[in-house]
Amino acid sequence: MIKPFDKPITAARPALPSLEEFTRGLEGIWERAWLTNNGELAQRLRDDLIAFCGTRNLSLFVNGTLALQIALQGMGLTGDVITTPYTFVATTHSLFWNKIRPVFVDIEPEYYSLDPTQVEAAITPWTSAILAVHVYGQPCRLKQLEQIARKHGLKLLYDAAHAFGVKVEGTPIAQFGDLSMFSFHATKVFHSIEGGMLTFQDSKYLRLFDYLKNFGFENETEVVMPGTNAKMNEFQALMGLLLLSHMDEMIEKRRAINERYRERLALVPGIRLVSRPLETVRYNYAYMPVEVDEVELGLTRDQLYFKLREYNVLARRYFYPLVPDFPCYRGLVASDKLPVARCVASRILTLPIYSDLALDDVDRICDIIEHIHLEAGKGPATTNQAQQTDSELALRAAQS
Ligand code: T4K
Repeated sequence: MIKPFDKPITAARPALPSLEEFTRGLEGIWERAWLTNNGELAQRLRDDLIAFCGTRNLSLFVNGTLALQIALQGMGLTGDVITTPYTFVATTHSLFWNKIRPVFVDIEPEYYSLDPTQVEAAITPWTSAILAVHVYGQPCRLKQLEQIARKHGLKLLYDAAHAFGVKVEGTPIAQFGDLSMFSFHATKVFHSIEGGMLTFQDSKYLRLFDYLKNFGFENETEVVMPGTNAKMNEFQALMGLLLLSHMDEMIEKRRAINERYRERLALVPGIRLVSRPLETVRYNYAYMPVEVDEVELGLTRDQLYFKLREYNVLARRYFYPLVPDFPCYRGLVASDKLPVARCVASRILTLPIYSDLALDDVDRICDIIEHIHLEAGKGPATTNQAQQTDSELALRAAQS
């Protein structure tokens, strides 16, 4: 019998700088008595992020959702936007808040991002843009989406909420598409408590986004457009500045955790590991998704999820239910029945991963999963054949 963890092991847990460092930063904020509205620390964080992302076209926000809403508004997008059903609901909400109609198309089964073939098939005269998501930080099919967007004169936006720190062929992911949105929420690889960032190709948006996030103020007496309030404050910027200097270290710890899970879970039948990142990708190990094959594991995904809770392992089902299945989006257009997204959403489980998670704890989580499987009466652990089942999965999904 394996003992439950004494304290909950959550799916995510914020990285934190030392309390001394943070307190020193707070003292500076106290001295300046400048708490928000483009303060010194927000400006410094922006400069550091410009160096990190390799683009000066970069704007900071109070969170990722407002950043995306402002991006869509600032770019003047209307009509339909082709997007993914397999995401956090904020992606879709941002379209809805701009009175844009989301058109859902299916995902590819390997990394769960928009399937470019489906995207192209769904384009109509009303389509103004593609909004794709780098799910779990794995880059979308960048080249294909770029080609489709160019061919049809569409804007290409990425919800890169999960993808901070990712590079493709040495280029920061922030430089792809017309625009990318990053979330700096506490649960992300890099965070500023809450926070968000837009990076974009066209420098004309710099000024526009500044207006939109600050009530449309030009100066004390002039308002040039109806803006909102979405500014990053100094406490957020302080957290961001302190964590940014530890990015490589934090990603390396996550890589080691991911590797340990891979080694251990490869031995558990019914746990399918997501494909490794491509060689050209510097991945950030933002999440630890696995797919559950209920026949091989002897339990459904939900049974495993609840069993793990008994051991104080609080895995999450990101992203289940699918966005189009939420009551507020049920009436919306989808290109088809979204078989792949539906299949993945019914099998997905994201296991705990954060930079301070000890490898011993990862081992224990894997012991628990193995134990749960054995208890379910499916015999001893053997090599996991479910690892190479991408095409099987797609086929099965298409048939369902
Ligand atoms: N687009 C995508 C694709 C996104 O994933 C997100 C956000 C957005 C857009 C919007 O970006 P933001 O506006 O958030 O910047 C969490 C996060 O709140 C959310 O940022 C994130 N995606 C989403 C995937 O996860 P919840 O409601 O599941 O969070 P919660 O409170 O259940 O926490 C998740 C886990 O983290 C729990 O196991 C507890 C742990 N936790 C959480 C917090 C807040 C901690 O240990 N400490 C903490 O301070 O949404």
